[in-house]
Amino acid sequence: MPRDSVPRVRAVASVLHLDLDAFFAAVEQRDKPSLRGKPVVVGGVGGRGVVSTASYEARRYGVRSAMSTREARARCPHAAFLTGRFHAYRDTSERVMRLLRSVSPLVEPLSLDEAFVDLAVADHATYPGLTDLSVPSVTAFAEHLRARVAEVTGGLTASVGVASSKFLAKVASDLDKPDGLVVVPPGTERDLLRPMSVTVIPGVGPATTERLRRVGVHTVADLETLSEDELVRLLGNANGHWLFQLAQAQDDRPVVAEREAKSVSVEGTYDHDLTDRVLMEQLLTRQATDVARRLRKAGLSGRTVTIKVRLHDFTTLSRSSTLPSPTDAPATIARLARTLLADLDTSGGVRLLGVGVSGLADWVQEDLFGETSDDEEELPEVEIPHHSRRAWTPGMDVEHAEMGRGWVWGSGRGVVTVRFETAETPAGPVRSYAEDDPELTAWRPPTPEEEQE
Ligand code: DCP
Ligand code: MG
Repeated sequence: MPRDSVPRVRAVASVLHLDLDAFFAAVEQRDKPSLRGKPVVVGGVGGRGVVSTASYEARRYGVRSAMSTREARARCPHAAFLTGRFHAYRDTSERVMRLLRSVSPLVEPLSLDEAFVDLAVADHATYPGLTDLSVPSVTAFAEHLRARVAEVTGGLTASVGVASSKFLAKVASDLDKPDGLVVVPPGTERDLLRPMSVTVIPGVGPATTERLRRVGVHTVADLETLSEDELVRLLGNANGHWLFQLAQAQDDRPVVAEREAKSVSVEGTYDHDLTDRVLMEQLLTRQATDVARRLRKAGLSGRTVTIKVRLHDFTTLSRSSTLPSPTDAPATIARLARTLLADLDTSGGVRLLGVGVSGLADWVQEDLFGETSDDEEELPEVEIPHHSRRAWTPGMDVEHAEMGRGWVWGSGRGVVTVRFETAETPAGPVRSYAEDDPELTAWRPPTPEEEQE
């Protein structure tokens, strides 16, 4: 069937994309009333830590995701620097995803705080407004949904985009962030894209951007002046076709309901056979860092690290190794991947390298959170975690026998300082204790069984 002759767009704005604002930081501000309206940075707080996210108050000082925490401290020294509390992020994420699934059976989560929803198959019994997918009706629905998100999350804001494709819906949700809603009326997709940088197109990274820049293409409008053949010559078959379609807002990818993620992996194919072992190790290290980042973003960790190697003659080998406990640490994944490579004969050259992590658990070694991901060469060697010593990390939940629940404000020199407040209380008092004070314990949310008691 001559698929390319059929316009690849829906006639109505039926794809909704929702993305929570400053997700981890917003959860921290919800649960720590004294931090509301203040700069908050969540990430690794150690010497090699990187920023996972920053509240919009901290972004005003130039703090960004993936920046070193060192740099973030220099830009915004008065921010609260907190390590992550994944149980809280996962719980909040589940509430949002449950809400979205009550709207439509077709919900496709992209990460903990982001999902597509197909409004074309929405539950009309619950949402009669959605029988009509006109712009006013999807706009009213999206505002209602944003209000519901705030209700189920205890006050978090979400930015929403609604359009005729996944591509445009995702572009739209980003246009008026934070706390924004943009509906793209069908027929106006191309006008919206034209002034935007080519980097708005998914898959257009630094290398593609540079190739396009060299032929004078900066915006989507510039891209439209190239023929499909020219783009294919410039960027190869797959990329060329993809870019040609998306530059014209041609995207009919379906919203696919969540499938259980069995593994997270990253691989690369190379134009020339690789023979340099040091380079291969560097590539594996970089891929391991990417895998770790994706695991973290999804709030997952895994026990089995696998490498995939395709040799010059296209035989494909894989080797794996299983850890005693799940990890999401880039250094651990990278070290195992390099060890696995050491056992393979790659002297004939390598076409493809990949790293994956499977045996996933939906929890993370929080004490390993936030090692730096830049400067792969210097990733520290990390011991495989068997059992970790209790440490008072900034931001963690604690409970005191008399004072009740609070969070660690800071610790050092044998002293731990706690602020006693929760989402349900006003900003609370600060007290300091000896690090080994028996009255002070780490707090964990009750498991469902405990709750039933
Ligand atoms: N995240 C991370 N490391 C990154 C990027 C993100 O750990 N390099 C985590 C922290 C974020 C969450 O994933 O809170 C969601 O990622 P987003 O890209 O949606 O970022 P935010 O929700 O924090 O901010 P925005 O308001 O821009 O969506
Ligand atoms: Mg977000």
